Amino acid sequence: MPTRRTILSAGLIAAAVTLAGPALAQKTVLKAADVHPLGYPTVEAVVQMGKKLEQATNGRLSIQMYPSMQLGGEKEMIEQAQVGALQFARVSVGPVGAVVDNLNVFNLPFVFRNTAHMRAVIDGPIGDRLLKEITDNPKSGLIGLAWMDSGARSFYNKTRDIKSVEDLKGLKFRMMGNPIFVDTANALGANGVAMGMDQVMNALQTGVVDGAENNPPSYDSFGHVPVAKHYSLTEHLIIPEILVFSRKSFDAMSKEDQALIMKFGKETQLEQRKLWDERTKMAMDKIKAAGVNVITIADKKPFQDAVKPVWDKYGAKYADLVKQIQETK
Ligand code: BDP
Repeated sequence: MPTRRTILSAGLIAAAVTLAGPALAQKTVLKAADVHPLGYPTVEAVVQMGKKLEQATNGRLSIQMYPSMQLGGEKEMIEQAQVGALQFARVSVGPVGAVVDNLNVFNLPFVFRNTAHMRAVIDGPIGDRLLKEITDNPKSGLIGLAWMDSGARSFYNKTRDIKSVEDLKGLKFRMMGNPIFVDTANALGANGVAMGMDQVMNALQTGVVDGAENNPPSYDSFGHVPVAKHYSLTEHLIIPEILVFSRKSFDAMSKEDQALIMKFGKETQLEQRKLWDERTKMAMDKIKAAGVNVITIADKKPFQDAVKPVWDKYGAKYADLVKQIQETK
């Protein structure tokens, strides 16, 4: 259902086009949104893509970035892209699993051996196939452009160091809005609470949750470090990011412009990766400098064993893809 915000955004884009006047009528400003602030690797990669688009079209096509959740959480961003009020949505695969079910394979806990394995998968045939599934699914309302890196997600909380599965018991963690994640937290003995990122800071501050889970750049950049100072590298979820484009807007473009969007979109995949590696290192240094005790989990096996019920519940559906992922070197 389009939200009030979606309808308002649709109005805004119509206004932007009309204001350009007849002389500049073909000038199109494409809207992009991200939950992260300017400078964050995912945001920067799309801003850079905008510069390439402007150059290639002599300014006829450009991108206006709406960072920092200005257009709401990721669920809202996806809805806006589906109705054509937003063109680019850079979101986690987490919420996209609700739109194209096969993407949920990336949302299974410990599905990847490590982040290098995840990269090999998104860069290879499985990555291509799943992007195409988004594009080819008439109900998705989206075009799959590229994957991006998001490292590995680990738990942080306000209460105690997590060194073993038992330490998670009874703590409430915010998880992204997808039942797989809530089930994952619960299987680990914690209590998973689903909400969009736009609500997490408040939930942490008011004690609605004791913690959340994320990669180092996000833990730092969302400002959660001073609020929740226990960070344990459980790396239970390695979920790529995805850049999608509005199918409605895409269909209204010329074949040439569509090809440019596809080409430059795909190029963001490796451009973002470079920025990601730099940012992860920087974030880790900042997290440690802030006095956080960063705990390395040497043996993840007990965590992997504990999430077996999640695999029992969801795994069979994606067995074929899981097998191919496991076989990817
Ligand atoms: C970050 C992702 C972002 C998600 C966020 C979350 O980059 O897309 O919205 O996690 O936890 O790592 O909601």
